[in-house]
Amino acid sequence: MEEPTYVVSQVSKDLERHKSEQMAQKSEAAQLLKKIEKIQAEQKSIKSHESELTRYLEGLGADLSNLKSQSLNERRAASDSLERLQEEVAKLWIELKIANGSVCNTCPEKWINFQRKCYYFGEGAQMWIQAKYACNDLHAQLVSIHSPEEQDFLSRHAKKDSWTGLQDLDVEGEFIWLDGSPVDYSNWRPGEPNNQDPGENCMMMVGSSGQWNDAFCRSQLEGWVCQQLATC
Ligand code: MMA
Ligand code: CA
Repeated sequence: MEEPTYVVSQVSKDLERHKSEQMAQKSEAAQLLKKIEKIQAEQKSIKSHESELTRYLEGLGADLSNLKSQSLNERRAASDSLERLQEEVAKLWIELKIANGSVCNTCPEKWINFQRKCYYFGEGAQMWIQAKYACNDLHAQLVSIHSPEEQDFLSRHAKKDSWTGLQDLDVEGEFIWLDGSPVDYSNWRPGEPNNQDPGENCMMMVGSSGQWNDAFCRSQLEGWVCQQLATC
């Protein structure tokens, strides 16, 4: 049997130990609680950062898709206008070739090609009306003139005084071309047209220079010039 004093001291020692263990546990628990609180605070701040980041990312995504659709639209518009420009260039190229006479430049025998027309330089005394019918017989018309280049070509080829398609038979002073083309060029000799007595309503090119003079339609001239479109 043990001594009672010994037993008491043993129990008190145990109690002591138990107490100190309890205290240690308490402080550990308190520390743990603090850690948990800290972690919770960190979690909260992470969450708030997260939502900020999410918003930021969403904003970036929207910007990106805006930019994408904008650049897509711009690309489409650019390729549209490129296509239109290419068509325009192709058209102009063809027009230029036609104007040059490098596409449609085929003429019948005895006719001379210049740019897009064929010309026939008729010779033999004719009044204007006869020259007009002579051209019609050749499936052509009395010539119309629309540029210095065309005039220069005609001046070089027409050696005689020659009838042309310009006349003011309908209304005195209002000259029009027989083929209905606009009067967009002229080469009158100074002082012409003067509608000299008994009235001059038909234009002739003067053989030596190619300059224009209104002449009496029933005069007989030695030359007349017909035109028709060249074929392709
Ligand atoms: C001629 C005749 C006219 C012309 C004059 C210019 C004399 O008449 O060709 O049409 O206007 O010459 O002097
Ligand atoms: Ca005249």
